[in-house]
Parts: sequence; C-alpha cells; structure tokens
Amino acid sequence: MKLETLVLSTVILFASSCAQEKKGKESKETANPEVSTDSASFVNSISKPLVSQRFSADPSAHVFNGKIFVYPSHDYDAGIPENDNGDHFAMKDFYIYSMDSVGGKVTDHGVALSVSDIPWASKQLWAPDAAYKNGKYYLYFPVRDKEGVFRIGAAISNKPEGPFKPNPEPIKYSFSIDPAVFTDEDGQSYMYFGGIWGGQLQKWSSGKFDAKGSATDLNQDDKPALTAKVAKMNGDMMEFAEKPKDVIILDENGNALKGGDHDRRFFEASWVHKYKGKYYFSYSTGDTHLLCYAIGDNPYGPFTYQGVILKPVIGWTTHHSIVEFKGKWYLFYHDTELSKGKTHLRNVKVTELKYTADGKIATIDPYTISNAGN
Ligand code: FUB
Repeated sequence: MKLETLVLSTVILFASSCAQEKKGKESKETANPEVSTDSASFVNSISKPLVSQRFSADPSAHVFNGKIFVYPSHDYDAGIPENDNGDHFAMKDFYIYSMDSVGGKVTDHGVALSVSDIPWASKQLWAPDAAYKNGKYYLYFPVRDKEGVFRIGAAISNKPEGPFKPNPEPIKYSFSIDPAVFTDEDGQSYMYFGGIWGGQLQKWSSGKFDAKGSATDLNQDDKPALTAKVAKMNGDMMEFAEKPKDVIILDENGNALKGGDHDRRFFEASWVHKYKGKYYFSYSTGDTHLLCYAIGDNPYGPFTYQGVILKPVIGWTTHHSIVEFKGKWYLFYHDTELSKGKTHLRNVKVTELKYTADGKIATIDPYTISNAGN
C-alpha cells in the first residue's frame, strides 16, 4: 500500500469513528442535553407533580361526570439500564386519578389494570388513553405481546376509574404504541397511534413487522418522515373499523415533513383535540424533546405544522394531553422532578394552555415561573 493511501485510510477511519461517537451521544442513553438535571433546575418549575405517592407519566386527561380523570403510565424502577429500545420503561400496571378542580385534591383510584390481567401480553405497559361511549368506559393500552411485538389492547368498564376488563386479543391491525382516542362532535371516534425507536413503528415500514428492522430512525433524511397512524373505531369501541392510514404532517409549503427534520417530525405521543372547528394534532419530536402541533380540517388530516407547545422538560421523554375543563384549556405533561432527572421515573404535571386570537397555541416554557398561565 502506498504511503498516501495508508494516510488517507487512517484519516477516513478516524473521522468515521468520531461520527459514530457523536451519533451515540445523541442516543436515549444520554440525558436531554438542552436542560440541566440537577435538583436546582426544578426551582422555576411552572407546576408541581400532581401525585407524589408513586411515579406517573404520559398523562391522558378526560372530563367524565364533571371531573377530570387522568390515565397515566405507572413508572417504577425495575433496575434495567437505559437504552434506545426503552427497556428501562418496564411498567406493569395502571393507576387512575381524578379531581374536581385543577389545583384541588387528587383522588387516587388504585390499580385499574395489570399486565397479568391481559392474556396476550408479556411486558411494558406503556402510555394509555381512555374514552366513553353509550354508558361504558374504554381503556386503550400498548404492551408487548408474547413475541415482544408492541400491540394495542382495549379494555372495558362501567366506571371511568375501572377496574377494566381487557379483550382476550389485541385490536386487529394495531401495532406500535401510544394510542390516543379522539371522539368528534358527531360521535365518531378515531384512534391515533405510533412511536418510532422503542415504539417499533420503523419496523413496520414495509407493512409487516421486521424484527431485524432499524432500531431507531430509518436514516432516510430526505424522504417523508414516518408518521403516526389513524383508524376509525367500530361502534363497539373495541376494534378498528378500517385499516390504519398515515397522519401526514405538512410544512409551510405543503410538503410532507422529512425524516431528517428532527425538530418537527413525528416521533411518538399523538393527541388530537378540536378548537373552534379545527383539528389539532399534537405529538412529541422524541430526540429533540419538543411537544409540537399541526392543524387540519378533518380528523384524518393532512395537518399543517404550526409550532411548539412545550419546550423540553427535564428528562428524555415528553408526552401530553390537552383538555378543556370549566371554560379553560389545560396541558397535562410530565417531567422528572420527583426523581431529580431520572429518565424512566417521571411525574405528571398540569398547566394552563392559552391560544392567541388566530388560534395558535402559546408556547410554554416548563421552567419559567413567570410563564405559567401565559
Ligand atoms: O412511557 C413509555 C414511553 O415513553 C411512552 O409510550 C412514550 O410516549 C414516552 O413517553
């Protein structure tokens, strides 16, 4: 080998190992680089943890019977090291909470559903949602099946706080994580779902589950980003009425957001609410730690990107719900104040959300007290 070739190869090898190291630094193993995780960082929190008797995350809030019910994940420390697959999120049951007023007493309703109650499930009971129809309450949950594939299940109860009885099989054609059910004014319900990386959405990009598929992004930065799915629910609320479709998010020029647009593209944590006749699709950007939103004219979209709802919280994940209660709008979200920054030990919080006159959502900074109730 000529000397010049040897020098060139060494330089290329060195550059490629630096690039690998940089990529590793952006992984889920590293705390969010945009925020400090020491306990002093929480001094300016705009709100306090809603419950402190146990960890809670991924809050889905709904108004049932004149109260706010909160359906969160129940974080606990299983001693599993953090990785990009989310194995450290090893949750095994759901506790439900309710309150008569925001800022008032929070009632702890106890366990509503456990992994051991679900015949097809193996582990990792992640972010749930709930819905009401014709006198019954429904709980929707992602969990890994016995083969380790995330599917979405449905469970039913006569009461909003449960206990919930799960269907013996997952919802047909469901996959991935983070179900969120929106019911329109005409009574039709839709489920939004999906999440990349540990949520496995990228492993379904061919239409079938590929166990050897990419572990994180698809690395197709110039192609339309993978995105959430939406499906109409059956009248019985336990199955889809159709095969899921893509939730397209457009940029200001009407083009689908690209895979490389990490500050705006969908990662996980779908939510839909309606405000003044428009449909607001909101979601987490995952590795850039933002809660963003896009607006559309119908439940299927397309939705046009609008901006940031919540700046990064302390902790890697961010997840939310938006609900109107007694004439005000609220953002339920989580951070890691109780565990002082541990990614997998989160706590639910709530703050008021405000709209500008043109229907935009005012961006919330979670650690600027003066921003509260903007
Ligand atoms: O709680 C586990 C996962 O973390 C959720 O499914 C995601 O949305 C993220 O919050």
